[in-house]
Amino acid sequence: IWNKHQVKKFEDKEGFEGRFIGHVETTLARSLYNCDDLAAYESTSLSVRDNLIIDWNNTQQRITARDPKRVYYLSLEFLMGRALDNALINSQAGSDEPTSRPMVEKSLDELGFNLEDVLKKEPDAALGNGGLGRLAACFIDSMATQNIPAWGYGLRYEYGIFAQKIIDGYQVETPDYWLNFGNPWEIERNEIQVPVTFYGYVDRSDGESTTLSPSDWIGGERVLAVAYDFPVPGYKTSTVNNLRLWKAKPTTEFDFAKFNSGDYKNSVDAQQRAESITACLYPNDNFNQGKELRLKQQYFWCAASLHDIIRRFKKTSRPWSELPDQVAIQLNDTHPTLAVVELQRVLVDLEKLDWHKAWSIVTATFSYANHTVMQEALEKWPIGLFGHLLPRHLEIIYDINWFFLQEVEKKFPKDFDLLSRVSIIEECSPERQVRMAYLAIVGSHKVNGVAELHSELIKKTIFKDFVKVYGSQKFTNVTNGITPRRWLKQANPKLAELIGKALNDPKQNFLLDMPKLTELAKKADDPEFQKAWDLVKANNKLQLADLIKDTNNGVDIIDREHIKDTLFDIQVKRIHEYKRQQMNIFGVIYRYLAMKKMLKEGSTIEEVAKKYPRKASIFGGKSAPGYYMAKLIIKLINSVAEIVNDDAEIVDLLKVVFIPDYNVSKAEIIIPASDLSEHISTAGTEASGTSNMKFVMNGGLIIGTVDGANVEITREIGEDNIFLFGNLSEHVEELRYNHQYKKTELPPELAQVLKSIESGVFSPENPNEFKPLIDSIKSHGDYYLVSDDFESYVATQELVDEVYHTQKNDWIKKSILSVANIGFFSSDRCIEEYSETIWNVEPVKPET
Ligand code: 26M
Repeated sequence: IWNKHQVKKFEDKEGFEGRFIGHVETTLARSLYNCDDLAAYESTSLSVRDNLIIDWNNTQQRITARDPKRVYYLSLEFLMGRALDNALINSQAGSDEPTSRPMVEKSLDELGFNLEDVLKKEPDAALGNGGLGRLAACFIDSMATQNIPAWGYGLRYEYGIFAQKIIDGYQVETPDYWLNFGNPWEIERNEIQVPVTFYGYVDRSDGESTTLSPSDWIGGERVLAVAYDFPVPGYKTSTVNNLRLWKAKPTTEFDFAKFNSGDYKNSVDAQQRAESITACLYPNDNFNQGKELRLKQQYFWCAASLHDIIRRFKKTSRPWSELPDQVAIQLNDTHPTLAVVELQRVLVDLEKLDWHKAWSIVTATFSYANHTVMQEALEKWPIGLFGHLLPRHLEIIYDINWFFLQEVEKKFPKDFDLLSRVSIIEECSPERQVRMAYLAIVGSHKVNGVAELHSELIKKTIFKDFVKVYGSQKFTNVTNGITPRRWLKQANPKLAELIGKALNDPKQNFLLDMPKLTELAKKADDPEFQKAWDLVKANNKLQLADLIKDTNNGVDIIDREHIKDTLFDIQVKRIHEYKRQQMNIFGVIYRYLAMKKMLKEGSTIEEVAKKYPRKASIFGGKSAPGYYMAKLIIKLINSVAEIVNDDAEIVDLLKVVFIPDYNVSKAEIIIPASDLSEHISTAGTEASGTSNMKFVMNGGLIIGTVDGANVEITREIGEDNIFLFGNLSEHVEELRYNHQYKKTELPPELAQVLKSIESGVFSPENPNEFKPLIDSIKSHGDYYLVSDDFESYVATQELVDEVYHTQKNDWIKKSILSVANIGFFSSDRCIEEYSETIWNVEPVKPET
């Protein structure tokens, strides 16, 4: 009977329409007469999801049958953005179509809907802060595309990263309740509930057990982890992988006892405590706050995920020693490091393995990726807080540390300094702390950085002593990448089409093999091709002008008549002092003052335009809610925008825009519209950056420092095609020293800018408003070296203007050559590197 009723995928227009109407009428209980765009979005999603689930089932069955080694990607953040357009592009319904998207578009049109409008109804799944979360999203796309048996594990936050409003120039955070209308992409697995324990104590009343032998942890609080699954479709393959996110819910037994005894208040409290675990994403990017609830989130997620992984492993009845042959667990930064300790606990306490046998299994299973060298971002937990929440885990950490330090002592006898430097426990006042990065290193067989410069830097700075202890083979590099499906095809369909034509690849197979783009170089000088290339860019700029208009109460800021000769200069990323949005806006102020000065000294507007041609300086990004300086930078940008945009004297030569609520779906509009983007972090601070790759893949040029992946981008696309400036990372230490101990002069360009800010040009009602920004440079040591890089920044910007406005063909040529050589930065290449050098896993291809 089962076979007779096999559920089939829809494969053509008829099939889709049947599904669509079925979902409207039965799942949503509506009719075509009251089906609005939102309902059309839901029905389309449910229909496409049906297909994905069939492929998902087949993928999972295939993997169970072949039983290969699997990858588990543990990330506290998955910044997925929207799912529908991506699913339409990736899934292959409609046999002869390159994708099912055109077919669905046509169907919807006939049903009276516009696909673009329908797509916009989907809220972003914004379960991440920035780079690290989006990297996880790109990686699971590439793993599915390459048929790697891989699952992602994370948390199903009810509230993603806050929505940003700008009120009177200030950032205001509002909650992002993304599940308001339900979520057609998630499959609630109520049958998969994992109990997770917190608090309590370790029972040694038997008088025999030591911390190294099986121990009894008597937990104090128990919650349940419920699984929610999200299908992850690969491109041009029927592989559909899984992203499993956990939601916390209260156990029933627990409440019921209290409830029955009349203790209503406490029973409700416990309920709310449980639900609060997965309520919110912490909105910090590169900053560790050390809050108990955050540690609770981490353990909840690690315990549930490991339990799930182990359950699956146990079904194969293999001996524990084979776990590392079957399972690779990747730690996305230190956030999941508790999984290392939890696996050791399961093996020793529950499975009764010998400590050392267990530990060699653990370290062969895990690998750790580092994403930052900044001290304030490194996770450390006070042992008081830690031991209260996870008493048994703290014991295990002490024992891990004990054996590790013995090993160190054996290699470097009597080097007590070294021992204290590498200890997983930091001795510091007022309290000792667990250093999570050190625990992750000791618990893994490989540690990687995310760009060459960064991977070298961690070996020389924060992890130097560990290179001494383990040798350098344990430390490696995997340069980040991005998925070209979302960041080229989905964000910039017209460019993908043009490239497909140029490569004689109308079905766009290059999206699976990005190094093929090198063939584009042949067209770089072709005037016809240049014209087509430029037209795509101009159209993308018009679309961004629409978005800017929408977010500016319907008032146009960008002059559409001059779209082609207005240089769109964009910096969109989290607001952070190290990323130096302040330097960018200072540069804008410098330009504005220079233009005003020319006019004052009698130049005509034409003469001004010659020196300072049309430019739109566009910003976007969120500040962590508690990050005062970052919020002040946002306010400064908005204050400058207000003055500059309203200044009739400079006509429309300079515009400043802050786009509120930068997120993945806005990035898909913003990035394809850039002529120039800014990646100008203080050298040595940005681990990689990934938007730099996205901008170049969309034909934008870069102004940037010699930092993160900018270095390798330069190597790939050629130094003629990127505008680099500024001091190198090897000089940062000395420059900082000079600021602290020697008298350093401000460069005149910067002095002038700071003076105008101080005089209240941009805050007439409160001239002191931006004083902290100025003081950080003038009085507090200019930690991010704005004053050291400002002159070369301004000079490089002038070079940019010259090339863009007087050698436009050369500019377009640079743009084409850049895209031709950006193939290396496909996340497909990253996943291959991880698979071969760290995970030791192979693809499981579907039968065709
Ligand atoms: C830590 C503690 C408590 C709460 C939150 C955090 C936390 C959250 C996110 C810390 C760091 C977080 O993300 C850091 C991040 O996004 N790093 C970026 O990773 C990218 C991918 O590798 C790199 O390209 C960027 O250079 C790097 O800044």
